[in-house]
Amino acid sequence: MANVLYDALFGVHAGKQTPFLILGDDTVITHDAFLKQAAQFAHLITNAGLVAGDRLAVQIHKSPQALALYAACVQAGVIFLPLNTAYTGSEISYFIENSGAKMVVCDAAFVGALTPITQEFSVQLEVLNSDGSGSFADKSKTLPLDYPTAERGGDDLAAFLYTSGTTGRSKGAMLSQNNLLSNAQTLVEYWQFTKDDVLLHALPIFHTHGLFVATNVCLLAGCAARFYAGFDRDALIKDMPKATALMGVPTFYTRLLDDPRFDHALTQGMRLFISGSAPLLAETHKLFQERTGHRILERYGMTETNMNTSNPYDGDRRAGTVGFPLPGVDLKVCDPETGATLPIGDIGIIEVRGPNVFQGYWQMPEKTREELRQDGFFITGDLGMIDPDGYVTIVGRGKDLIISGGYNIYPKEIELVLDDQPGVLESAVIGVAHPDFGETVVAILVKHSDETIDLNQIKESVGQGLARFKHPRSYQIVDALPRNTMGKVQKNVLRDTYKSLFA
Ligand code: MCA
Ligand code: AMP
Repeated sequence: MANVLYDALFGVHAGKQTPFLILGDDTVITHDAFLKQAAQFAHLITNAGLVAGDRLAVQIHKSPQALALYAACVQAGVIFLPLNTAYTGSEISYFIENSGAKMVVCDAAFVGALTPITQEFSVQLEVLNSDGSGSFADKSKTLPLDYPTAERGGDDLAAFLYTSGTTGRSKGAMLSQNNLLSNAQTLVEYWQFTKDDVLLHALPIFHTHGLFVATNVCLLAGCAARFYAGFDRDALIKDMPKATALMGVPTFYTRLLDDPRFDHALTQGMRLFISGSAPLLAETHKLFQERTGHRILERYGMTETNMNTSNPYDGDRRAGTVGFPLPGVDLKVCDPETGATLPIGDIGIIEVRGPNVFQGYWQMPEKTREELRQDGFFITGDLGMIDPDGYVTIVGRGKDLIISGGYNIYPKEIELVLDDQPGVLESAVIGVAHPDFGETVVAILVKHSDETIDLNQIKESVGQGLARFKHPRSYQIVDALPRNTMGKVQKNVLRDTYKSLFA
């Protein structure tokens, strides 16, 4: 047996002096140099006592080393668990305890917040900074440059990605080697990536989009990625003439369109702009075509499923739709109550099945059973329809979820914090339209009749407990929340009331 994911993504590039990562100052990291660093990291992980199947959690800023740590985990058979760098200590604590991670690698900036947690759960803590410094990097420097790759089959787990839930409790989505590999293979072919491509890689690498879609596609195609620490409009505009493709969330595209330098001439060497993680407004699609002559290719995915659908590479990329089910993916629209498949044109819950669909939630068999059917169909919670031409459109969400700048935010998690605050009787958190982030968070608070609400103190508590991107951008204090006859809060009424808050 071999290591199917390592061999296909990384092993094939052993010894190659071809460019893999190109940094902002045009420094090139070859496949060979990257793999040597990954091998040293794999030795370090193994020397620290981690064996295949153990979990290694990382909270590090985006850098070539951060990506090499992903490769090292795949090579050592260790399950990679990347965490958003915006998470606070209290958010991280849950992931470390729940996953049973044996080692945490973090940026020096997070050591203060993470030390009490790693001590409490007796987990090793190492530092890896984006400039290449830190205890993890130091200890790896003298280790061998090649590593005896751990044998792993397609069903073995490669990564855990935590995804929040409507109950406010995060679940670790278990992704197998084959989940990741099969999806990358499909995407390379569908989007026609070759070794001659140069991808502008400005997404974070702690989520599916930047880590698996963007990175694995590049590795499999053997092409280079221009690698940015984050979205940097000036850098993207400067480098666009040297690139062929961009993957982004809709905010990338609205921000680029806001810049007059982003025009037809600048994009003529580009062959593909891909958007996903959040709905792309038809208006953005249209403006983009008018400005550049390119039609953005929109696709749809989830942490649990990788990519499910895509607009065609050749053929009509229809604004407002997410295209067709990818090859190998079965997709149906079902009645939310009965689960029965609905006819073409009807709106229901999207369910998907295929080699891309995850293995279940870590140590949550009941949650897994609720969302993953016996016959392999995963209930996405997205409301959609299929039109007579086969295009899938997402029309809304059956789940209470806000997507801000491509980050998922579950209102329940914020409501739990708000409901605990002095003076707050109850709360409702909603998403409203936002010109930059697509949607943003608004909190509606109901005051205890005989108490006062101190908004500054509430903001402080929210700041301590929750990542910055989850913070409400507006607080509204009301006498009562609108409810239906069953007593359920009518969030649609609230969304309508506050829809123009950021217009
Ligand atoms: C940053 N901030 C945010 C967000 N990002 N607030 C709400 N939503 C956000 N997404 C905060 C910052 O902390 C800062 O707070 C303030 O907003 C302004 O930040 P700014 O500098 O404008 O932000 P940025 O650093 O430029 O980041 C915006 C971004 C970034 C480029 C849109 O959020 C991003 O890269 N998003 C991509 C997320 C992603 O990869 N999602 C894929 C998930 P302050 O000013 O107070 O300090 S995977 C997925 O969904 C599935 C599988 C799929 O289909 O892909
Ligand atoms: P996550 O849980 O972070 O993987 O986010 C997955 C969710 O993002 C999906 O369930 C959808 O609600 C949403 N999503 C992803 N891509 C698109 C898209 N192109 N259009 C609309 N929603 C999308």
